[in-house]
Amino acid sequence: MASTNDPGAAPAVAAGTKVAIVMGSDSDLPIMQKCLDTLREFGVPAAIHVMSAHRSPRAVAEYATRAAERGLEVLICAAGGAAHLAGVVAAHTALPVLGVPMPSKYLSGKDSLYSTVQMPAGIPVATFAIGEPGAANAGLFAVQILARNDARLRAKLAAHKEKLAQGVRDKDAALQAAAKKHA
Ligand code: C2R
Repeated sequence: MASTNDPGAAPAVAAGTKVAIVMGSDSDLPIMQKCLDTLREFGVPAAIHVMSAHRSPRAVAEYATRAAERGLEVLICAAGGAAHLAGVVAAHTALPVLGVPMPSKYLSGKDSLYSTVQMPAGIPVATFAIGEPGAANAGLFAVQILARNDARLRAKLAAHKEKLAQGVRDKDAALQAAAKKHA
């Protein structure tokens, strides 16, 4: 039976938006800001919504079911605790679903990790690290998926890797200089 406070109306998707972030609660936003920042760095626009498989199940089912026809290509789901959101989204779409386990108060995010990663065979959720590293990497992975058909994104990814390597070289050079000073 339809619940009156969960009418299941899926929000529209702006033209050209290929990535959506769905969070179980607005309390997940401080962590998922890293994901937004990463996507922004690559110039990839993303829709972002609060929707819960537990608290607004019809809205989640509707959004996931219609995601592909609305032009979305990657869905990133963030949830904490009994984190069923990514799995439920994946149950309703053939689009790639990336799951980001949120840190949780009582079990430090292990509950979120296990409930996101331990999907039954047949419904994959690509699961990332707990918290901010996972949020950033999910954004990056979404960019990598889109880059398969986008040379501009491939060039940006190459520049990103070079920047990482340069950062390591800089740190090593600083370490060698400090060691020389104290020799
Ligand atoms: P509140 O801060 O709103 O109480 O939420 C959210 O992702 C959040 O991390 C606490 C935590 O509950 C999570 N939540 C889920 C789902 N919906 C909300 N795991 C879901 O559908 O899986």
